[in-house]
Amino acid sequence: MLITPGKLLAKIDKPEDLRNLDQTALPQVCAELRQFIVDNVSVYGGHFGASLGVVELTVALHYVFNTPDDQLVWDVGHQAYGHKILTGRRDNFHTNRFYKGLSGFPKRKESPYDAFGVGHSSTSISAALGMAVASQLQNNPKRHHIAVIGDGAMTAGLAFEGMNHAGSTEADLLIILNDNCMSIDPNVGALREYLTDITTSPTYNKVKDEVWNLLGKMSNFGKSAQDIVSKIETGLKASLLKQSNLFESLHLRYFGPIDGHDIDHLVSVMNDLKDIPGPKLLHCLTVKGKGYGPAEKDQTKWHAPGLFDKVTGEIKKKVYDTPQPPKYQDVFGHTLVELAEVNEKIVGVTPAMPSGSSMNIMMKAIPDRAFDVGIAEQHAVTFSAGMATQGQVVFCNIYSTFMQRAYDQVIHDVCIQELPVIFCLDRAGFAGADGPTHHGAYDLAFMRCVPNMIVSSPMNEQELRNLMFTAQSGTIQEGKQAFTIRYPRGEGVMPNWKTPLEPIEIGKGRKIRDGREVAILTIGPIGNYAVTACNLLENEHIQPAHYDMRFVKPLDEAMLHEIFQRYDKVLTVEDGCLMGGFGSAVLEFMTDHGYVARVKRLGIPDAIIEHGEQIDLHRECGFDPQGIANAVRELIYTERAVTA
Ligand SMILES: Cc1ncc(C[n+]2csc(CCOP(=O)(O)OP(=O)(O)O)c2C)c(N)n1
Repeated sequence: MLITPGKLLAKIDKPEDLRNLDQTALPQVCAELRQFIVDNVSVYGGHFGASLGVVELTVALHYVFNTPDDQLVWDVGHQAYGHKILTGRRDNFHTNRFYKGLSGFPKRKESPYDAFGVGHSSTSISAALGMAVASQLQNNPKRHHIAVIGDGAMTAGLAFEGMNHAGSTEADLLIILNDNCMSIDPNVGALREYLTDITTSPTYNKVKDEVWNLLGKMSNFGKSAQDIVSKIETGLKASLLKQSNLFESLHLRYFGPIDGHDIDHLVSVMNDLKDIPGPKLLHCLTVKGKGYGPAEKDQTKWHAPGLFDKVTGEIKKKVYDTPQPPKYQDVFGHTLVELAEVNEKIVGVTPAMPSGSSMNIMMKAIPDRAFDVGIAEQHAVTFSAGMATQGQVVFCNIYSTFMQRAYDQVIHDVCIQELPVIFCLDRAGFAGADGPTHHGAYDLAFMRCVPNMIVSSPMNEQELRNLMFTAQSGTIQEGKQAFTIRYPRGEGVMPNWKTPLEPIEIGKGRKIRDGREVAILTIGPIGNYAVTACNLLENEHIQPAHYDMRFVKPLDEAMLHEIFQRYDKVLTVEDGCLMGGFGSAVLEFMTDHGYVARVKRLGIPDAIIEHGEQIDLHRECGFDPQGIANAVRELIYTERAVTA
């Protein structure tokens, strides 16, 4: 379905075309841009509310600044649809997030206007500062550098590290704080309270208005007048706010808060700020989902709603005749409450993903024992470690990809101190349409090499429940080892998933089927593909054995001895990186014990795999059911050819 842009938008192939318009045309551009986003996302899916909320900011930024020479860095990048549409990708926008199509996030390879690749939050200030300092070193004082960061992303330590550094430089850096009071779920923490205070303080706002009026009047009078204004402004702010402005105290000049939907005001303020040297922050107030009623009302649901009817606002859900398997995240959420109702020591921790991880189920059921700590993965892990020192049984749920942020905390704060924190890594394996920034490709490799760490992955909902049950049990909690349970995005395989809870012996796999010639060893839900592959091969009278290993660490050594004694052809399958992952662990076992076998490993190669449906990516990497069947055939027929 072709989406037709409005009249003005149709003529904007690059920001220069926008800059050639009269400022009076900008409200119309904003309206058309907003409509184009609604039209596209309703039909093709993607992130939604965040882009609607920054339509005016986006238009103003490209109107005022000389992009792409001026460097514009979006934080997270899920709000950059308007930016993509204005920067040469309008006619291709229907491919957004599709296999081989546009990326859902800014990406350097995709466009010169995407100054920095993103997906994970809170990198924009550091990146833009790096660019600003490089411009100084390269004697390019005219270039501007802008970081657009949300109030949610601002809660991460990395954002503060960036500001702390920026405040000690003279770099030309403009930080735009896009404050909509939301993360994916409502934003949390003291910073949010602070931003609300600053926004509503009558004294502060009076001073601010006076300063802005003065600045507006004086900015026509050239550089020295502006210097005077800036001194007055700093003096006023400092005395009236008693140095209490957080950003000012980090030596960032603070401006705002202003209405982030008033395009004329945004343009004039940004024009003024262009002439103010050094690091500065403009606080803009916006509404997530602005301009689309249902999205303004339920901002969490409309963060990424899926396909919807744009007229009625009804979100389209597939309807099935039979009961469907639940999402793994929901099995996690419900099982956690079930366990926590019995074991009072259990607590839950999530860094800003209550709905994404289904921790919100526990936050609702047992609010005082479930914590959303903001976008702060490092803190989430160390906070969990702290609680574990006091005997709490902590389920710390972090998306596999975001756990990369907290690796030092896993080693230094948890494993070295022998603390039995339970890490539930959601979205392990390919994340799908979110792409390489979000793929959970590395966790098996980076978790298994840390001492005092158990690493497991369930093949289905029942195993997830049983692993969670096992991890919180007294024996494990006294065992001084952390416990990783990784599972993928999306649905499992068991419509009747509420099975009785049973312990699983640590390091014990299970044989799914006996076979001949080849043994397939799998870890986690990808094992279900192996089941399908075995069924396909059955028609060709090929009967591989299949083992669901369940643990990558410790490996089921008894089972591996049995396998290497019986089979000289072994296939390992994992939805994680091949280097250092599950297959590597099996190879290590093989050489350590002197076995000789032909081992083929399927998994994610040493390459950046782009976005697409999970099944497309599995196919690309050769571990969809057909790929697994092919690998078995290859093992068998190569061997037969050699021996013939
Ligand atoms: C390191 C990291 N943790 C978690 C996420 C998941 N995430 C994506 S957007 C988002 C909320 C961002 O909130 P904010 O910066 O305020 O932007 P808004 O969506 O409100 O515009 C979160 C938590 C992420 N992208 N990166």
